[in-house]
Amino acid sequence: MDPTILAVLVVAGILAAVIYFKVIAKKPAELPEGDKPAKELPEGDKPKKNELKEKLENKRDEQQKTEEDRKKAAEAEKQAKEKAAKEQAEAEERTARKAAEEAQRAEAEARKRAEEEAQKKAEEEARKKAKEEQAAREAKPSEAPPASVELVRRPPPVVAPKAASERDVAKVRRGLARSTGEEGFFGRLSALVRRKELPPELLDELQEVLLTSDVGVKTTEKLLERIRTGLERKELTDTARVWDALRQEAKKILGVGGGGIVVGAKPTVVMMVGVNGAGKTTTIAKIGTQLSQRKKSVVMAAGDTFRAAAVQQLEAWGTRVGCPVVKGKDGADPAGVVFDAISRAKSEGLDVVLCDTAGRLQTKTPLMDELKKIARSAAKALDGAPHETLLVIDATNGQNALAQARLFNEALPLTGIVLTKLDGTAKGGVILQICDELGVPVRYIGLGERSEDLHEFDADEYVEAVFGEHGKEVA
Ligand SMILES: Nc1nc2c(ncn2[C@@H]2O[C@H](COP(=O)(O)OP(=O)(O)OP(=O)(O)O)[C@@H](O)[C@H]2O)c(=O)[nH]1
Ligand SMILES: [Mg+2]
Repeated sequence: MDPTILAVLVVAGILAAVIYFKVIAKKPAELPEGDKPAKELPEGDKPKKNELKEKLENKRDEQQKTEEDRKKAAEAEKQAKEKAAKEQAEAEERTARKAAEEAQRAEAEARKRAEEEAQKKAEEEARKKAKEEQAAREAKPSEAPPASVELVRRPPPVVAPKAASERDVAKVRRGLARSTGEEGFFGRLSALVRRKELPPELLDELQEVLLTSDVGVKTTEKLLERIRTGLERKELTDTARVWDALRQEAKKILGVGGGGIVVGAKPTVVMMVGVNGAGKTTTIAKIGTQLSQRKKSVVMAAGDTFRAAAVQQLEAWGTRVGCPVVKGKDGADPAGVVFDAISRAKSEGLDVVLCDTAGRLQTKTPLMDELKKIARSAAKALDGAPHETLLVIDATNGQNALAQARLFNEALPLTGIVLTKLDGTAKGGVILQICDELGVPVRYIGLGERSEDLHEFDADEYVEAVFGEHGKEVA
């Protein structure tokens, strides 16, 4: 054989052997430690294997635990985030709500302020208008009344005193609680004479109480003089005697008349006059209620035509009492309204016409002339009318009450006085002064705002109410 071919064959054989060992007969690749199949260990190596297994399990547990912890932490973080977001949302909502509430409050306050200002403005305008109206009324002299109609000054109607059973002493006493209380006029009088021994200066003390309770200087002096002369010197220390003397003198002074309106003529026309706010309209409503209860038919004349509210006030009362109200246009002549009301009463056969008039100061001549004109108009509508002209006086006006009474009495033939708001004064002595100095009888007393709080005046009932209880204590 050719040596070259031999050499080639040898090399090829070597190459084939190398390839066999390197590629075909290659040992399996070294596996990573973890993937290596567990070698069967010799018996002595077994505990070592268990230890390893345990370690592996521990490690796996650890890994599992770490994973769980991680998950838990992630969950907790998620929850915390959600909570924080919720809290923030809530806080934002709260802030928004608060802001809305504040805005609402501010709006309400602004509205209230605006309303108050508007009301203030309206009141100022009303006051201004009233002043202008008053000035206009004062400037405009009332038309001269027709010469043919004269205002007749008649004596007040004589009213029989109430029978004892009809008297409502307890009611009157309750209404006069302020005057009969410790600080009141009659309470103080009673305290003076209730002492065991009356001091020599008793009359001075009595004088002080009388003067500070609106009895007035003249009437006080008259009262004390009568007591001084009526009682023996030694009787002045006798409480019962002094109390009795006071009681008798009061009865004498108050006994100039009394009782409610006398429904005689058909219709009987009653005119209510007085200063602003004395209680004219309320008294008309109260008398109207009482007459309706006695089945008398009544019509009211809204003679206060200067205030729209006055007409509405009377209309409201008319509805409540259930009697018609005759009114004129705004600013109408009150004399005309009264004339119309009387004409209506005549044509419908009604029993009583109650005429309201605007409040006026007794010192304003044109306004007092206007009252005379109303009275004349009534006389023109019905012969003899007005049958009653009642002056309404607020008892809380004190000394001014007498001044009012005097001037109204000079301007008009008054037939009586309605003394209102006696429940609102602790003084109450003005009633003695009015009866004593004016000689005009008190016909009604007002002891409250309800219709049943208007009492037909009865001197005996009144004296019993204020002196009776104390008299019994002393006796
Ligand atoms: N406590 C008490 N209040 C009374 C009495 N009489 C009237 N009043 C109150 O006095 C206020 C005035 O009463 P009015 O009847 O409006 O008086 P007026 O005289 O008509 O007033 P003008 O029309 O403004 O002149 C009202 O609030 C009445 O309720 C009374 O006897 N006792
Ligand atoms: Mg009125």
